[in-house]
Amino acid sequence: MTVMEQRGAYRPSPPPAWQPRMDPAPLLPDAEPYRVLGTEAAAKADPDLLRRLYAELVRGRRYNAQATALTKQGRLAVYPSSTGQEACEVAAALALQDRDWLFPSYRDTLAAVARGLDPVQALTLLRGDWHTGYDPYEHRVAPLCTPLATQLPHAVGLAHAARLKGDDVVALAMVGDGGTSEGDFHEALNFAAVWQAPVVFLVQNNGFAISVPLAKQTAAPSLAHKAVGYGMPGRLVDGNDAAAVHEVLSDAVRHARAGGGPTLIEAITYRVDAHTNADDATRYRGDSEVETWRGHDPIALLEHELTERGLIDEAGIQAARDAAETMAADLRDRMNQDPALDPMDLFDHVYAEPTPQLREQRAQLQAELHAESEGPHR
Ligand SMILES: Cc1ncc(C[n+]2csc(CCOP(=O)(O)OP(=O)(O)O)c2C)c(N)n1
Ligand SMILES: [Mg+2]
Repeated sequence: MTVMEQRGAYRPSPPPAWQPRMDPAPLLPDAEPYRVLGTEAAAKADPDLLRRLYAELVRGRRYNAQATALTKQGRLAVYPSSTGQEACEVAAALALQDRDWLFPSYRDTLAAVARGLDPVQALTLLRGDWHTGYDPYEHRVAPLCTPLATQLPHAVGLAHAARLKGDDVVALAMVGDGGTSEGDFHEALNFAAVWQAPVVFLVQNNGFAISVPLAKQTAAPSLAHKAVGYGMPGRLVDGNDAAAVHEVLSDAVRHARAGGGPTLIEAITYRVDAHTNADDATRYRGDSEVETWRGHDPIALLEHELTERGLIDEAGIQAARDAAETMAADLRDRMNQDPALDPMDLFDHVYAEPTPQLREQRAQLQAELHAESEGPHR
């Protein structure tokens, strides 16, 4: 019988009672980004941690400056600087245990270095050498990821697999504000929440996706609010306050480790430099905006707190700067050495079994290199 024929007999009734699957209120981010430095919460922060964060920030700023200089000297093909974002980079590395995994984007070289990666190896890809340039298993740092947001589902997969195997592993995945518009962001967050995978998503909202400002990227109240749609907590933090980022990330890591599932953290920060050395930021933003952010600088903020509370003196500040100079000099020296490269390496590790096309190209290159070594044709 069709619905039309049933018409007379049909008695509308209310649908089964509906209830939200959970109270969304606890998932909502705070109205203001969380801050520690310059607030009462700072008194509770561990002085040793603050000093460690400071030393790493100073080293990180110097690393950014040195890597940028290397692009101008032709030693690096490209460098996406994290100047101004060092608090997020350093806190991400320090919030993890050795057994955890970091999933960085192309902007997060510093996080990888703060986690222990060799500063030169971390730049291999950006110098144009082949593949990742480091062993991801050594420090549990996944390859620096250039395709936006693709590192997020990888992090979820690894974390979920670890949980199934009973391994105590948390994955921390980093992504930019622009990356949150990618399908991979949605898929990763959805799977993470459904599986309650031990993952922490750190969005560095640095204001821009190359030249596209956040206002053209999203109409959401904040990127942290997106968490609610997936059923995980969203947190907002001042991304230039290293103590606050470290605390929020550490809380989320602990929560994930205890089986509480994923968290989405939006760190409000600012990309002080251009997108990369290949970009001219003056074409899409004014100097006054950059200057405003320089007044809320992650290093100055922490240095001020440490000095005010007598936790560091001039000698301590100088020691951090000296250590950063030593690192920069070593980076410079090693990056100025020509790497010994074999062009044939290009074909290794592409597939487990090379395709016929790759075999053909390999033979062609080999023949060309051989002809070259025989000297110029007469
Ligand atoms: C899938 C994909 N699409 C486009 C690009 C080109 N691209 C490189 S960086 C970038 C902007 C990303 O901005 P955001 O996620 O905010 O990160 P930020 O560079 O600010 O750290 C774009 C569109 C890319 N790398 N991958
Ligand atoms: Mg951005």
